[in-house]
Amino acid sequence: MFVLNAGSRELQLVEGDITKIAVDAIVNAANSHLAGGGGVDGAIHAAGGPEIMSELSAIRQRIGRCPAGGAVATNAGRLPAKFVFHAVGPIYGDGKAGEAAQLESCYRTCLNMAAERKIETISFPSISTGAYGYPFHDASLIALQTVMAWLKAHAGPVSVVKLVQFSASDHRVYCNLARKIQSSLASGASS
Ligand code: AR6
Repeated sequence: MFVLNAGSRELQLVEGDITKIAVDAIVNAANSHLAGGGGVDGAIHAAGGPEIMSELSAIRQRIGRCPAGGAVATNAGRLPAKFVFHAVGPIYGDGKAGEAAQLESCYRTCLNMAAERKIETISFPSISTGAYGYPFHDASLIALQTVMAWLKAHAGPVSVVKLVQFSASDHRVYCNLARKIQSSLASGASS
């Protein structure tokens, strides 16, 4: 695990299966139909059980689609969490169709949802970097920078944010970027 400190709060980089890590809220990488799918979405529904999909079906009837950049909350079924926040990441095209802003919005929206619910711990997968094709390095940088900026700007209950990578090589990418952010924070602090 690698830790970046934001005051008394922590951004943790963790390698593993997000469905096995206990937190207050687990973020899912969902689709705009909130219909379930493969990847981390499939793993979350498989581990959490059918309660999550029945709540999503009710939400779908109420709101229709959830746009990219947005998220909706459900219970967490059998997962080791209180909530699942189903975030809809952008489908990556050429990078010029607002994908970066939508990806940033996923992280910010879920962090705001955590704060509204007075949640202390939240975990994120690397949204949009599987089926949705977002270049991994770019998406990782957005995740790290957006979470760090949010933690610095918001005092309150959210004290641990875990960014979870599913493979050792993905974890290394995050750790290398985090080290660069850490040294730029250190040189900023001393100047
Ligand atoms: N724990 C942590 N990370 C995981 C896990 C896991 N159990 N499983 C996969 N990942 P993806 P997307 C990583 O494709 O790109 C679905 O069908 C994976 O290695 O799950 O946002 C939805 O329904 C990758 O880095 O999500 C949508 O239709 C990251 O999670 C669509 O895929 C995201 O990969 C969303 O695509």
